[in-house]
Amino acid sequence: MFETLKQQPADKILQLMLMYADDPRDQKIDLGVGVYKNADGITPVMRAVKAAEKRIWDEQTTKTYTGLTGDTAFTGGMVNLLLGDAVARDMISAVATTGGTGAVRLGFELIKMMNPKARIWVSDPTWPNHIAILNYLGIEIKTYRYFDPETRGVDFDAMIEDLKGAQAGDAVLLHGCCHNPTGANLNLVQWQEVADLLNDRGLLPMIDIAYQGFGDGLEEDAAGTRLVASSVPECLIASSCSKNFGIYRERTGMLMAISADISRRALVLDTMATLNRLAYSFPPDHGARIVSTILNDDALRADWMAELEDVRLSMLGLRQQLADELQRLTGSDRFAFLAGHRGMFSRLGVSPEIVERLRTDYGVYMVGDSRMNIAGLNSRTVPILAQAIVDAGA
Ligand code: PLP
Ligand code: TYF
Repeated sequence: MFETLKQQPADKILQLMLMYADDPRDQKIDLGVGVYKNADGITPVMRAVKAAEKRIWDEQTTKTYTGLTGDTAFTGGMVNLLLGDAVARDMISAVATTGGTGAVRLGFELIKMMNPKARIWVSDPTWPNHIAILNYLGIEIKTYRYFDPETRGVDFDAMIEDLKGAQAGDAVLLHGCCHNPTGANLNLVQWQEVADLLNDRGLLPMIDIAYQGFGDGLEEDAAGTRLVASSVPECLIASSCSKNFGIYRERTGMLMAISADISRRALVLDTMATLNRLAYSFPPDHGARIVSTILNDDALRADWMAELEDVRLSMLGLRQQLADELQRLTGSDRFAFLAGHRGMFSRLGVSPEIVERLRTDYGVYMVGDSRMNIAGLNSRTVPILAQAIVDAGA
């Protein structure tokens, strides 16, 4: 039967990772996959994560199964981190998932289960896995314009105009912060306008938040999510701990649902637990336990927040340095948007030909749509990249 299989389209981001590994040049610069790297090019294990793992090793007495929803110390801690006091807890159902990707997949499956005819509106562009998973699940995809190629900011009027085409029963996928792949984000006035539109049209928001703490700060990055969650009757939130806890390979994430009334909460939770069971039974625990150990301990939490803040500020510093360097080289503010973007990514907004030239002639690896992972830089490589961008004709 295996002869019936067809080659599946590759993930371009992961493909780029392999191409970079194969490149023998010493001067190569990896701005591909969205993984944080420090100035030495290393993705470190965070101090609080190491300490939490040590504590778990010391104190854990069993590795028997958890529940289908995961550990409530994890989901409760994550709900607090994401929502603060924005939403009453008795409206919330939350389950641990295999990474943020698992949360996204579960959220889409839940939407399909509730309304097989639901269309899901995604930003153009969005994270390619959103499209791939929706296609795989046979869910109709609609796109809303998002990125303005001129300003490299959000084309908010176009976004709203397109979302006005959504029908009651559709869902709208929003990036909570640090938009992947563009780096362009909504401000709070715009978030409110989106929330009003969702309410007016009876649309279900699903917020994917994978970079809380990487943009303007832990609280600031959750502000849009909190605003929507407290403005609409029902909402789904998929979150990831991969980046902000640096535990990528532990596969730690959560799907949260906010119900319109308390009586629905248990059924929603039970359904999400069942979807976990149908996919893999119990969600992974080790990463979730690291996160709950950190979030529920004052000292570990403070240390984690301090290190995360250093990570955030280092990326902001690199953005500013790159914008300044390009300003100096070009004598124009054409690249000032780089300092205004937030998160790991910026879409440079150049042609695929220039992206290819940057790779073949200068050893600079960015995704084909000209998405750069800012964390792939350091203060030494920023001027090299800036010169390459100019020389490649951007
Ligand atoms: N959603 C977005 C927008 C992402 O960029 C990512 C990748 O990091 C994820 C979800 C999920 O990541 P993971 O499955 O590694 O937690
Ligand atoms: O967009 C990125 O680079 C990250 C990491 O299939 C990632 O979100 C990339 C591809 C993928 C899973 C994660």
